[in-house]
Amino acid sequence: MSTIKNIHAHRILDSRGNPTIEVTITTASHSGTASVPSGASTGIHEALELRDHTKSFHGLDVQKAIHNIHHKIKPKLIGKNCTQQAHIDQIMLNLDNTPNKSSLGANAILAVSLACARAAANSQHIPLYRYLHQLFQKETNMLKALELPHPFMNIINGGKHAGTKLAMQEFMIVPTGKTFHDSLRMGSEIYHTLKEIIKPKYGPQAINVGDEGGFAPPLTNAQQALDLLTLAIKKSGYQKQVSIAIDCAASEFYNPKNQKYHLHKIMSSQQLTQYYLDLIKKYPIISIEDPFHQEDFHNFANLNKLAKHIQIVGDDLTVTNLERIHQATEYNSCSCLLLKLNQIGTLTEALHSAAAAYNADWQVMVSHRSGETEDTFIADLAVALGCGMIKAGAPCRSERTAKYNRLLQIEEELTTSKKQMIKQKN
Ligand code: 2PG
Ligand code: MG
Repeated sequence: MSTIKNIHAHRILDSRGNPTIEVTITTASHSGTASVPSGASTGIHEALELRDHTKSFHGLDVQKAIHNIHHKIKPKLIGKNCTQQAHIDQIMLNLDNTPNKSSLGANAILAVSLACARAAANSQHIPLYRYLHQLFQKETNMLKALELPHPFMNIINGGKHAGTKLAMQEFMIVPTGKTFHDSLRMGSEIYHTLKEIIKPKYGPQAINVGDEGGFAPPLTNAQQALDLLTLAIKKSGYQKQVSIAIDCAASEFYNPKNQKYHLHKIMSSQQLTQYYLDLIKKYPIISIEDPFHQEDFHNFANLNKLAKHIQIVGDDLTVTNLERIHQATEYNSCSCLLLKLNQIGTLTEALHSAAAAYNADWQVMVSHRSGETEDTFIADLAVALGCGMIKAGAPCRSERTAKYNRLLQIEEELTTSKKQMIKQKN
């Protein structure tokens, strides 16, 4: 029933209109489809996204990766059992045999890896989040409770995701409602209140949205963005339930030549550290991602020590890669791992990265990419890992809301099954 009969890959477009890959794996009775996203502020240690570098799609076409799926991966996987995720992923890793998946392409490998998990869940007639929950336990011996995450909603976009002078990339609200439904409602209300604040202040053009659905007003520094968020939260009446998180994506404004950070003014690592500490004092910030550039384990660690009550998130620093995570745990650089499937390229490796973070007493936050597809895999993954946090953009643009809408559905399913269990007990 779970034997792989066919693998079909084809080109689709992501939310930025660039080509990416969608794969369908078919068994005798079922199938599973998945697609892969693409980042803009990608870390240099990420697994390689294979692009054609020909004229087609300005060099971004993925025909080579699709060819690799049909002519290299498929022949090795036909006849294999799709419920043997680790085995399937290992076959692809052996076939690729490079440290960063540059031979087959991490985009090719991941699309197959994720489609395989969906086909397996479908063949067992269980929702994807339940299948991933079991798989995580099987692979890592770790049992987490199924849990709906709090959304980290990026509602002011800067950095590479917007065409403004705002150097820091993401200004997020974190609604912590009693239910996911509540959190989403609060997030959406604040988003629309923010729109009404921005419009008269910066003009109608300022409410155009960036890559992740957040607004991109012509701001120049982080305080302006944080003032806007704080006001929108206050006006909506949610000061008690909603906090703020930022993703600095500092590699993007770090200049290796003078080893300084080029924000609204040029800062050394020490000055930047103090700047963060001041921001934390002034605003309800609970989480800072990539505060320093991607090789700077030391300054991450220093901030992690100085701002103990704040979550320090590793993204470009750790790239969902076990080796980098171990390095970061040695230095004590972070307290949370940003988990991005396409940074590492197989589901099995991503599960082990999550386990390594948990073992180091870190938190885990499942994340989208700035170039997304309609695929909602990460919503199920966040629930399965019981990590309590998902970063999936603003509550706007279908590739973002698809994830949130899937979480609404999962919450309803879990509530119904809980009610049924209670009924049966009584
Ligand atoms: C990030 C991500 C997602 P990108 O830096 O965390 O928000 O951006 O996908 O462009 O790397
Ligand atoms: Mg980031």
